[in-house]
Amino acid sequence: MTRHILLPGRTLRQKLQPLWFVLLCLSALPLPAATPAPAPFGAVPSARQLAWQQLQAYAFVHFTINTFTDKEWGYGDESPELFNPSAFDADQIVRTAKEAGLRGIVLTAKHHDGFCLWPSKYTEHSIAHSPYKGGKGDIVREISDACRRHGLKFGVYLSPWDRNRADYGQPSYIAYYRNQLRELLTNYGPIFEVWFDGANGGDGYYGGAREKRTIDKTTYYDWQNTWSIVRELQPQAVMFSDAGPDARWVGNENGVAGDPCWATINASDFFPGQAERLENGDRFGAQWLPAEVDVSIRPGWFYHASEDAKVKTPAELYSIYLTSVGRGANLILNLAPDRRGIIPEGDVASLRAWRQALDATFRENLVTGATVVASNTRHRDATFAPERALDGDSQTYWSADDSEKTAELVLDLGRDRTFDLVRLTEFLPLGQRIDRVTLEAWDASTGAWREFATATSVGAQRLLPTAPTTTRKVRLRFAGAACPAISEVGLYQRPRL
Ligand code: FUL
Repeated sequence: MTRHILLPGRTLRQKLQPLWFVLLCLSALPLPAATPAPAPFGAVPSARQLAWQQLQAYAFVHFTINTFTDKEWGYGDESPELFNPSAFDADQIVRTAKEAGLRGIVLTAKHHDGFCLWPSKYTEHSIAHSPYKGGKGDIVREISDACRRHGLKFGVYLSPWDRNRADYGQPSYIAYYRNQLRELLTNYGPIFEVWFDGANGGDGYYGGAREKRTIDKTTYYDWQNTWSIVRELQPQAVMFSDAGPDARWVGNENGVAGDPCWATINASDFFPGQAERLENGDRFGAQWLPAEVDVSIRPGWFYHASEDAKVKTPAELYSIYLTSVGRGANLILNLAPDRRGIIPEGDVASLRAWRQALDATFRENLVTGATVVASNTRHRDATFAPERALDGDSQTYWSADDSEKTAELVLDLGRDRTFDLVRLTEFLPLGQRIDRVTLEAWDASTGAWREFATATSVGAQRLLPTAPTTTRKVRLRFAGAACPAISEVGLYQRPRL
């Protein structure tokens, strides 16, 4: 049977003409104004801080002469001859970090004893005078190249305290320190983080003086001018120290950020030693200065055979992840190459099992396919619809009208689901807006909401371990200093460890 598509009378083109005309008129009209995004609240991250925060977890690598003397803090009088790894393998170290899900490596280019892992032209106290590769070796080069090969970021630790230098405490040492910083920041490709530690025990070799030297921490290093070298040579690098300027110490080395852990702090009235303040930050602080949690996979930062049985277990590492990355901080997890110059087998095994547990946790987000209703959607605009908090896209977010500083989401999971971990993230470019979130599960037997968790700071990410909770519907009630901007909500089940 033949179908007649051309009807008698007007041609198809003639029929469509009025429609084209209408479309043409409409396109000439001004577009409806797009709903403005909420104004940022308080201090907000810089572009370099935002990029850094997305890394979430990376490795520290402590490796130097201490590895061969079984010390944590070398005195500064150690002979470079002692540095002699028998089977150094940068790829093994970087691969181990990568397979653990760590996204970069910060290497101790120089620790407090002053020995340099690269052939610095400003000192004899370096790898150039060690037996390693006949004095032609450069561990900074090998690790940074391996990082690039494996797609990891690379950063450096250059200890300001130098127990080897005769002029430590004099202005000339600051020039020396800055020269070394310039070497590291110009010869080894992009640097994502520069780690300025604050330790100083006073005594040391100091070119043979063997004495105690006290410096004025507030003036001696003239940090402003050292920081400007980093900005000049590596504008994307984040600088870490006790109090910034880009990332702050979390105040302890146990792997635990405070609860709350605000990314903001008032740097102007902060002084080193305020551990609790570093752990918590300051709500409404004037500076965006997020916390970095530094912790070692072993009791010490350097390798000691006596600690082989004390490597943190996968369960301990998992718990650290929850109390660091899960509180909006970044995690820098220290790995310690042994005297061969590789990460020991036991540490590798622990890291592997840890990674498997994290992968198993986040493999299935139970909100996938859920329907979600918000108490308010900003200007009723789909750009800010509650579904944006479930779309797995960190660049989109649910938001409400400016007046709605308290607002809620109700998720319907379609059927009863069991979870014991909640994940929340705020859209960071708009600052830390949430002061408190209350989570409730629908109890079908009583026909009422039952509170099962609460939290204060959310920020880059909040992971809330909860008791196993079975429900079809979850309500999240947010209260903040400004309308919410929630980019992700997730419900997960933790594996048994
Ligand atoms: C501290 C140092 O004293 C430790 O040896 C270690 O390097 C740690 C990460 O920072 O300031």
